[in-house]
Amino acid sequence: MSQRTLVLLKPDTVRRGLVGEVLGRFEAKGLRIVAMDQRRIDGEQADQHYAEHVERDFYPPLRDFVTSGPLVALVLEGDEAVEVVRLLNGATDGRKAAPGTIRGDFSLSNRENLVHGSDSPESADREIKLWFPDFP
Ligand code: 3AN
Repeated sequence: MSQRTLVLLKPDTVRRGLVGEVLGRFEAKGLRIVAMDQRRIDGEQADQHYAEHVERDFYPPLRDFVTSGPLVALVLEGDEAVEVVRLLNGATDGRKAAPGTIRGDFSLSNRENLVHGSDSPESADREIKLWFPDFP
């Protein structure tokens, strides 16, 4: 069943020149890019995106990180897109993520882990509305 999911290529991906590499993996898998925008976000938008994490100890440095430079927000569409993107992304901690995944191949960090993918279809709906309010 075709699904949509919200993906972020976080500021480390942009800074390291890995946008093409990471986007290429999603495209090669067969997912379609249906919206895409490079932008900087402020702390308020970070808090809305990470609403479930704002009270956690790890959140303040994560907030500084995601607001530290431009990122690329995109909506990907395809069969079981939510789960497929999370499999391609790999485990949250890049040090433990399996080789062959985006984080496993390019990240050595729990925070600077290159990508975000919605964790459920319900989160995807919420996040797509937050990042692309005019998207149909
Ligand atoms: P994922 O992005 O794999 O769904 P979540 O939703 O559990 O992971 O966490 C959201 C983000 O918070 C992660 N992408 C990561 O950047 C950061 N994060 C999660 N757990 C930690 C942690 N223990 N230490 C530092 N950052 C963390």
